[in-house]
Amino acid sequence: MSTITTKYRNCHLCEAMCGLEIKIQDQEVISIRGDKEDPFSRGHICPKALGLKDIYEDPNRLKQPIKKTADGWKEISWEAAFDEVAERLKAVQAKHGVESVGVYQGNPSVHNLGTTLFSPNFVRALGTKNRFSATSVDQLPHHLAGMYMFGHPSLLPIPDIDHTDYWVIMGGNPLVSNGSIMTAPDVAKRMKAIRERGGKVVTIDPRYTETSAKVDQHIFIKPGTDVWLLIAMIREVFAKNWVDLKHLESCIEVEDIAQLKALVDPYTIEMASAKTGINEDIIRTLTKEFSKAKSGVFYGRLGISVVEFGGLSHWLLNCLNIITGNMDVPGGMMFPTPAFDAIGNKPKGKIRFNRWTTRVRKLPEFGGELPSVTLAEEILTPGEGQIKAMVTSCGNPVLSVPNGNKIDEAFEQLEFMVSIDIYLNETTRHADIILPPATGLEVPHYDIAFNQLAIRNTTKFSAPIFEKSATAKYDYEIFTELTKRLQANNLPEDKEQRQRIEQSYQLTPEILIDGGLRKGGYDLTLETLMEHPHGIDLGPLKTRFPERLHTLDRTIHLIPEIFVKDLERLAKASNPTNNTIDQLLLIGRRHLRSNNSWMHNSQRLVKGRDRCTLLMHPKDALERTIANGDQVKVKSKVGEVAIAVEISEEIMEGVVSIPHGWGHHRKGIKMDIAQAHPGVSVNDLTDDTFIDELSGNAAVNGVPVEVEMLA
Ligand SMILES: Nc1nc2c(c(=O)[nH]1)N[C@H]1C(S)=C(S)[C@@H](COP(=O)(O)OP(=O)(O)OC[C@H]3O[C@@H](n4cnc5c(=O)[nH]c(N)nc54)[C@H](O)[C@@H]3O)O[C@H]1N2
Ligand SMILES: Nc1nc2c(c(=O)[nH]1)N[C@H]1C(S)=C(S)[C@@H](COP(=O)(O)OP(=O)(O)OC[C@H]3O[C@@H](n4cnc5c(=O)[nH]c(N)nc54)[C@H](O)[C@@H]3O)O[C@H]1N2
Ligand code: SF4
Ligand SMILES: [Mo]
Repeated sequence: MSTITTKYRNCHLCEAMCGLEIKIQDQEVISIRGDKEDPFSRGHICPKALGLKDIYEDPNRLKQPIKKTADGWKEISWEAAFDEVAERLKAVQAKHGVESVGVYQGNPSVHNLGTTLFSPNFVRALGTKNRFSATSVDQLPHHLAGMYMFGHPSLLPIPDIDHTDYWVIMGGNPLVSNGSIMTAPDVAKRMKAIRERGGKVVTIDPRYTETSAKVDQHIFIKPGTDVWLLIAMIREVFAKNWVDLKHLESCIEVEDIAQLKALVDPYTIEMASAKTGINEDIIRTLTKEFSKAKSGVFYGRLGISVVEFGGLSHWLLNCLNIITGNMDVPGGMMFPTPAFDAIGNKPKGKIRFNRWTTRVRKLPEFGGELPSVTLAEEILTPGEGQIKAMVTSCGNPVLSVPNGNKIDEAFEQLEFMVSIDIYLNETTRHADIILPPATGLEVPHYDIAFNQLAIRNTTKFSAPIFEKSATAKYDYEIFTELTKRLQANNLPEDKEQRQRIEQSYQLTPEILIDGGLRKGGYDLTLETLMEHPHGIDLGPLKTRFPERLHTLDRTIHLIPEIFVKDLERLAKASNPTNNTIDQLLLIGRRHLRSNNSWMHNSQRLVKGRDRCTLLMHPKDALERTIANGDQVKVKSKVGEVAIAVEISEEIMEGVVSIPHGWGHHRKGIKMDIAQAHPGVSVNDLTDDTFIDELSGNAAVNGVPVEVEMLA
């Protein structure tokens, strides 16, 4: 046996970018701890980090391409798999047209370097407009607001929590999620520091969350009503003359401020109180404290994104931070300066929204993608442009997208499906061929996306801990091999263009990262990063406007027309309360030991009591004569599930909660531990027609349901 060696790398599982210290011996992981010398995470990790060992060792993880045959799944060679996938995709397109192949890319796409960098070429080679991703079940409204207001969909304001005096968290639970659109390892410590320097932290959430338990004030809010609170707060800031733009005065048209004031005028605190269920005085005090704080940051995440007015909410949130002098200043919302800068400083001012719409429901395209709530109907509805074949990569839409049963039914009807995935799960079981890439500890890693969303500028390159086996393929190799085959016999006449494409087949993630670092503003190379395995600190976030703005006139577009128009929908909205007396509003929740749908095959992460339960307030339970632990039926417009009840005052009256990502009872999957802890899928209840009509984003929170005792 050889000696134990110590390696360092970032954890890629969530957005927090924790540095890990990993001890290995031969091909085995001996321990995984937090890397105390990582300048950003300073030793912090969560229990999921050990899941990396479990994924690495998981006997269920696929290592070789498999093909569905009449006698079950059979391993095939990579060459045969690549050839067959390319041939079948080409054949479907030849027969039914280029749009007949659909693509769905899931969340780990942005956590995997090879997929981030190499899947775009493959998708372009397919040439289809039927592209879907987890974005439209998640953060699409953030991007929409960023694109229209700051000129680029990736210019997302990041809360400078290390320097703020007042932090409002609306619809986020960072002590469990470890932060989102806010890469901040060890939020708990940073939150404590705010309070220790005399600052205040407030949560606004229909659930008294793990984060709420550690803050100064928690405010319960009726699901889906945050938009009313935000707009009334803006009105109050104007009414009290607390507007202070600071340096942004030169980046914003004076008339825009006047127009914003006029637009919000009908939306009073009285109205907000009636809609949200929050006492008027609490709204007044919150507005005053936030406006008067030395610095403050109003942060809103998933809970105000995957709702009926997600787009409006994120626009208003930005406006509130702007008019209170909390945008692009220390302690407010800021914009990172990443070492690998995927945005760049040359404004293009491009609006990539609603350039085309979906075939069936006419919902808008965003950034070249269509809303995932339309995926099933695009497969099930006959006609020109119908999807007949699917490619999924890093995604599990059967469990992640509203009305999962309909997606199940749709995938069943496809002529061909290929999944690039490490497991045979609820989605990939529908595939004809599964292509499993090397993953986790076997791959090089760099956080392109999350350094763009981080509360501090740092940089780190993570070399693989283990060499992948000789027969395994990296994800970038899979995409290149498929791209090559799709483009074969179809290369441009022009010699230079042809050469450029052929050269792209030789690229590796390392070459691209090195190139990106050299172009960045820090004079770095991949070699420098390799010499610093703990990462390099590049300092706190800095004021970036107007240079960083990507609008062509380098101003902030405070009141984009699309949001103004959507106010008409808000004005007409019915009361977002329960439609009938019996209805409750369903929301989700996350758990520290879970990660969306795919980490339930780790025994150490799923052990303990059942976490897939229905949280219900004691009063709602009493009304239905339901006792703790009872099995109940939860019914929505699209489906029903049977689940155990957990009675708790942590959930607001009139609201119930089920975590997403469970439902591993479906036949034909191969994840032994997950199957022993199946739970139910909340997305068998969420409704693919309940959406933010402005953005096309799914509304998975605030879904009306009925709950009754299981007969
Ligand atoms: N009701 C409800 N629904 C939700 C949410 C909610 O809060 N409530 N949250 C939404 C959000 S925020 C998101 S991001 C989506 C997530 O939605 P998805 O991205 O569709 O789902 P995941 O569970 O992340 O699935 C990840 C897939 O990637 C595979 N995978 C893991 N590692 C690798 C790898 O290295 N390479 C490849 N090729 N595959 C890999 C896994 O096996 C799994 O199949 O779900 C959304 N759905
Ligand atoms: N442990 C763990 N970490 C994760 C994940 C995971 O599955 N597990 N998933 C990762 C992913 S993909 C993402 S996108 C992030 C998400 O990161 P967060 O946004 O921090 O995660 P959530 O826990 O879903 O927080 C959403 C909060 O919104 C609340 N909420 C629901 N409806 C409403 C509403 O109408 N208004 C308000 N104000 N609040 C509402 C919920 O009660 C919940 O507390 O987490 C990431 N990190
Ligand atoms: S918080 Fe996220 S990045 Fe850090 S160890 Fe846990 S899963 Fe990994
Ligand atoms: Mo997400």
